[in-house]
Amino acid sequence: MAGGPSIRLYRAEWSTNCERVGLALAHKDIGAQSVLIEYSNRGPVQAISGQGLVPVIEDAGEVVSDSVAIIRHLERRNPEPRLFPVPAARRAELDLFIDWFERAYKEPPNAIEAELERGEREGVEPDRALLDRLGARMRSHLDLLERLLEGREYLFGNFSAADCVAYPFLKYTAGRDPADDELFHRILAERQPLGEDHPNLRAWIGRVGERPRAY
Ligand SMILES: N[C@@H](CCC(=O)N[C@@H](CS)C(=O)NCC(=O)O)C(=O)O
Repeated sequence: MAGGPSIRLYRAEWSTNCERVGLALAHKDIGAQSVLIEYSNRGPVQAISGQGLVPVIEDAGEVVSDSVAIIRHLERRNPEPRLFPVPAARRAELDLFIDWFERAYKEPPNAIEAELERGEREGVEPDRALLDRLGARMRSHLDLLERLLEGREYLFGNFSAADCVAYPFLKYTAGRDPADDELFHRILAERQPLGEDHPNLRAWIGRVGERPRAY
């Protein structure tokens, strides 16, 4: 590519939200210069975006933070190959799924993390009944996703933004690299048991896992 990639991606190791962008960039064959940051030094991300979370991209002078906003930006800038369907109703379905994922799917593991951290901070046992209820909701989400994948290879048929958004969180059903020791990721690995009754989800994890990443 003449002059090298014009997109700079700020990311952190093991970041689920960064992997979303890595999948989207690779699908669109967009080259990106990757800037790996440590959470202990967010200076470069703060300086460029005014906040400390990754991913952030800088694309021809435009700075975009938040993984979903970045994927939408990439779709506007490079529509083909698509990550969002064109027909309005199909696109609305995908938007609804992403909204569900960002709120409903993420809520129980986030709440479990908060409860475990509270126990640690206050030197008390976490509320086991609460953890059990939240764990049951996580398992029910797996069952829902299993049904969504019935008869199709990807969440909405063709590979789409839905797969980019969901996979980095669902891949923990297949285990965790021991070097990836973030509490949130341990929760995802320990509380999303894939069973015999999840063949579609298992196959999808393998399928998306084999797709290219931008870094
Ligand atoms: N809604 C944001 C969330 C970004 C986010 O939470 N990023 C994580 C990495 S996956 C992060 O920067 N964590 C550092 C921290 O929470 O301090 C997105 O989708 O990009």
